[in-house]
Amino acid sequence: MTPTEKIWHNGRFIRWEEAHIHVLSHVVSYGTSVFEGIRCYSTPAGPAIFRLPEHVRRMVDSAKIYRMDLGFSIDQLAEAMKELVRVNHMDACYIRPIGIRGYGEVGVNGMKNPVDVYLACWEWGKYLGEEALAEGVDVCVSSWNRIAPNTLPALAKAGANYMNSQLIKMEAIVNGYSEGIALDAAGHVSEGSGENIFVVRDGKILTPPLGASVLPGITRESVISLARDLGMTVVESIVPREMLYIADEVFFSGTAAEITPIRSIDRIQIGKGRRGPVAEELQKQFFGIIHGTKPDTYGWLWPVQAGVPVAK
Ligand code: PPE
Repeated sequence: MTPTEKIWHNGRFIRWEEAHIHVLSHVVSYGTSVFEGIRCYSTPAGPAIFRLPEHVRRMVDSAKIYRMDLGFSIDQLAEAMKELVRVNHMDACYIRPIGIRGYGEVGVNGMKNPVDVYLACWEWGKYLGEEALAEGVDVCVSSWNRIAPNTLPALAKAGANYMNSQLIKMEAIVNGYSEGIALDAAGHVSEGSGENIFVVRDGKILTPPLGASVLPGITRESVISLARDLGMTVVESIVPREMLYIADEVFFSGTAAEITPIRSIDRIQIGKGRRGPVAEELQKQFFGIIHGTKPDTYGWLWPVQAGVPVAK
């Protein structure tokens, strides 16, 4: 990671090197954080943040689930993120807002601990490798399940959830795969360690419903909209594990992963063993919009220049 100049902390900019927390901050022992991952893209009209209001809203939702008050409105946080990109003179970058329970009391109850909000950004390339978007990746079904309902809430993007993601990801890497697909507690397909998943068979696109312990992915929602507007059928449906192996196409969606095709699962070739036509068409639409070469008919891009309000 290449550092940028400034990080935003509770309303003011501090130097990157200054963004420290105390080791006894609540988050360190108990994982009390909510966060986001947002991409800012370089477009012919200048840098623009992808679906900024939706990301900020999800962060506020995540905080609400954990009884945390971030202390800033959606508009304030969205404005601050645009300013963050500007003060760091970034063009394309990845933005990481983080809300934590900080330093004060010790013990599980963190409700008296201050909530600190940080916004950072840096340059982040392709998540699953440069070739992944065109060639597809080799993945496995994880021996770890996704977090079960009513244990850690999956709709919240909370730091603690990523202990589960780490188990999935590390196992996959150690066994020679790029990524792992986790099943939910009932044994149905859930999602990757940091991506939602889509399965195509006979022209119909399936993706696990929110009740299958998935993060309500903003790219997932974008893919669903794009696919439906292209006349494709998309169904949010329980996906049995074995459907993965017999699918014509399987692909991941996510801010970091964007739309990444999967070419094999557990060493079983998926479809023709490379990116399929559905993934390719969706990538074409998605990359066209985010790079500003297709009209942004959905209103997904939020220019970082000053004076363009965020109003959703
Ligand atoms: N599921 C999980 C578990 C997840 O972490 C992400 C994003 C998604 C689905 C896709 O959601 P969305 O980005 O809103 O489309 N994972 C972020 C973190 C990756 C990381 O390694 O850190 C991301 O893609 O930015």
